[in-house]
Amino acid sequence: MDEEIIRLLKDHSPGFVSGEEISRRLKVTRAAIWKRVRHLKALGYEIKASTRTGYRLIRSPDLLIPSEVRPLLRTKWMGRTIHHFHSMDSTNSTAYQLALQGAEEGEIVVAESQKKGRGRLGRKWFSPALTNLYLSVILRPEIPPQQAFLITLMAAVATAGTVHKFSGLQPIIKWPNDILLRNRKVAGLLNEIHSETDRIHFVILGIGVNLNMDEKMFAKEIRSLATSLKIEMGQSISRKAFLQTLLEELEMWYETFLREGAPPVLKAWRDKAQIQGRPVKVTSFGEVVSGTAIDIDSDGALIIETKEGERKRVVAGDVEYKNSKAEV
Ligand code: BTX
Repeated sequence: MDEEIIRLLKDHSPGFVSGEEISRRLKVTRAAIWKRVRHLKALGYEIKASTRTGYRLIRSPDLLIPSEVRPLLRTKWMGRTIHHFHSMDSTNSTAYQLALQGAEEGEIVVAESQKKGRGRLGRKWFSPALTNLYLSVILRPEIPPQQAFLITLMAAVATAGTVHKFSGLQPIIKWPNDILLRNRKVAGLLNEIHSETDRIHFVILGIGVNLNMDEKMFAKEIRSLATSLKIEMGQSISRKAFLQTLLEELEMWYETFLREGAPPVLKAWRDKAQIQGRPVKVTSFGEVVSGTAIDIDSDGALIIETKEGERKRVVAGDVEYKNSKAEV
């Protein structure tokens, strides 16, 4: 009902819509409408109410609630079902549960804040309220589990593309899936897979993007490693507009991947990562290897060459760029 009320208010904006008209269209009492309007005001909607003329929308909040996001969407299928929460443990955990219960490809979970935002390898993702984007997308690709890593690369390409579209800045992707601006982490991806030996049941694409954080809002220990679009651009951006563009980019890149396979994704990833020839230190399953990054292979694994000339294939882990400031 909230969504319908907002749609009517927006349709009539900047004018009034009478309580009588809303009540007729929604087939509910005027008292029930007044109750919902009070609830919308508590969410941050500025609504002028007058007993004679009805209701007028003055300003909408930059919340990621379905009634704000859905009218902006230009995707065909991604994000058409939105599960929105003001506060929750982790969008990935909830999306995982929803997928187990049969949620469809393209359904998304968004939260205004996370109490237990998760990074990779049990790390934490700092997720304060109402400033950033915390998104999980449910995908059900019909590909072998060995190729699932390409979905991570595809999502990194889409996220970097969105950061570029919004800021005009060129982000760098750090293998496998950090998005950096000025060598600081502006976004991170955590993708989780539910599969059996030869079949993927679903992939949860978890994306956290720092949008309107000020420097002092970051915990001290990550202040020098992290950044936000606001810090880099010197101005706040609309979170719902960012989400809209990100979903478009994700849909476009995912469809490209399903249609054309790995090559276009790998090409875009290489363009945005510029990893070839970088001196790197890789920590993978407790082992530390230093060398020069050669490339990624067709499954997205990182190939490095050690000083001794030995080539190693890394499928998971953390990368530090040596002799550069990009150590996040
Ligand atoms: P990661 O393990 O690569 O990065 C986590 C590390 O990044 C932390 O240990 C810390 O040093 C640093 N860090 C923590 N919070 C932030 C932040 N807000 N900005 C920059 N650096 C930070 C990256 O993991 C994957 C993050 C995915 C987050 C999304 S949010 C939506 C979804 N739900 C969920 O629980 N996780 C994902």
